[in-house]
Amino acid sequence: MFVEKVELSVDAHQPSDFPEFLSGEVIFVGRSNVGKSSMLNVIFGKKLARTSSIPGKTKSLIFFKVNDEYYFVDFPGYGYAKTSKAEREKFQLLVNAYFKMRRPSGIFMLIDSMIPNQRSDIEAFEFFKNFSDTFLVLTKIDRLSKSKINEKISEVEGTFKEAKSVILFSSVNRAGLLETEKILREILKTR
Ligand SMILES: Nc1nc2c(ncn2[C@@H]2O[C@H](COP(=O)(O)OP(=O)(O)OP(=O)(O)O)[C@@H](O)[C@H]2O)c(=O)[nH]1
Ligand SMILES: [Mg+2]
Repeated sequence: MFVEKVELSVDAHQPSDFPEFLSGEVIFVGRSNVGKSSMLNVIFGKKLARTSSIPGKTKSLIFFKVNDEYYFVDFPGYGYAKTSKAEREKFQLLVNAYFKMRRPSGIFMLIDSMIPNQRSDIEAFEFFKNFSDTFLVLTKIDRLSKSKINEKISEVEGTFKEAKSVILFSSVNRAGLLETEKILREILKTR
């Protein structure tokens, strides 16, 4: 287990809400409904991040303090057609301010294994990869056959060539948790 202690620290709706940087920080990004908050709950070993079957649940940057040393940040999802223009602009401002003010130790970018590559993911990857090592996480693999998973891996590796690695993840059966924890230890340089 990587996470020994975790608490919800700050629900940041504006840059002035961001907490002081600690010794490391990891962010979780991806389209709405891809499973960011669910993945965080698996890493935490408890249901702390709010999840929903309706896209657009997380609307702010939610900072979770882990082991009193790091922040893990749950980002709002992008790419959901029904998000209002005002909300999209607010998200963009928050994200731009975030990268002006801090450098994450690593980025986990989640991609839904059930849907074909999306333009919004390709654009997001081009953006995020500039700021830190970006690890791709294929989510919801519990819903796919082995052969479909392999097809998806090839598709993703062909498209996101600069990704650090591709993790196969399921919040339902916790597949991929150990690999995720190994990467967390590497990027946060602990134990
Ligand atoms: N089968 C399956 N369902 C999943 C998995 N991960 C998430 N889900 C479901 O997908 C839906 C969205 O999950 P969330 O974790 O809320 O997604 P999110 O990326 O945080 O979404 P936003 O906050 O809206 O950006 C929920 O209904 C989850 O139960 C998974 O690994 N397998
Ligand atoms: Mg969420």
